[in-house]
Amino acid sequence: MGNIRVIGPRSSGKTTYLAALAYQPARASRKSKDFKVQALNDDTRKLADKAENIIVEGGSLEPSITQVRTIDDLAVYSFNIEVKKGFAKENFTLAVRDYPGEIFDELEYGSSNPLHQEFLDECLTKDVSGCLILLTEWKHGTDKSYSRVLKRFIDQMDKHERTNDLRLAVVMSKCERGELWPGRLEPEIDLFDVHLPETKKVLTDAISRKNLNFYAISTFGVLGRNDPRPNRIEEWGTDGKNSVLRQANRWQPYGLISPLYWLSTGKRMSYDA
Ligand SMILES: Nc1nc2c(ncn2[C@@H]2O[C@H](COP(=O)(O)OP(=O)(O)OP(=O)(O)O)[C@@H](O)[C@H]2O)c(=O)[nH]1
Ligand SMILES: [Mg+2]
Repeated sequence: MGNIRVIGPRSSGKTTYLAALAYQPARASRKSKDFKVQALNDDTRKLADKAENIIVEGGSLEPSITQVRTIDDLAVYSFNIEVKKGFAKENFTLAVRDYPGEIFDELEYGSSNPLHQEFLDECLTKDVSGCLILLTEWKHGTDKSYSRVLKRFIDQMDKHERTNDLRLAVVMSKCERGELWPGRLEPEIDLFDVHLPETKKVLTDAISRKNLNFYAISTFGVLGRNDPRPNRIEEWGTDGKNSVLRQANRWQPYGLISPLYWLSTGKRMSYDA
């Protein structure tokens, strides 16, 4: 069983991503013939119910921090995922924990909250096989701030002696956005080299290539294979910008499975499911 952690800045789409994954079974008969997801525990099924609200009714999740007071409040989502490999099928099982974005953001300048250290310690224990790091911005200044945060994270990996045996899947999320969508096919070159070069350097300097890969995902996706308009509507709420799905019946997320497959097995998938 691959034991995975999902980290990244606030609002980068971590929980929505896992919710979409948990919701896959409900739509498996209609689409996504390349893979099948099965929710294995109650936490995951509850998350799938929330996903229905996002996907069918155009809702949005509340920030994870509101539900987390101690480390025991963190749900463990577990999935069995079956991927097609040519004519054969391969199964892998995952246990995933999703951290509130505050823990990532506050790494930049250090945090006085002891709970945050507890989270990091938990994230870097030996039985965790990989981290999915969701990044989401590329505007001016972001590269600096992400690279500072990741430097701190790598220091923490060092302290826990994980620099040589923890896989990092570094992801640009919400890649249906017009400026990013064409770069999804070669995310390392067309997204990270172009928009986040310092961040990439911090990672490649410290982590061996066998434990580091770059991905692009979009939980919302675009309207169709030949219709690259984002399947998304933006709304402004009290807490800033939120996005909701535009057409539920055309929902086709992009790239959800490949990073998880690699994190859990160490093997690359030959297509971007
Ligand atoms: N455009 C776009 N928006 C998305 C996507 N996935 C999630 N969002 C939106 O991003 C916002 C934040 O999503 P969350 O999943 O709550 O983000 P989070 O990373 O879990 O945030 P914290 O729990 O606060 O750390 C919501 O408005 C989502 O609807 C996506 O693929 N594309
Ligand atoms: Mg969240």
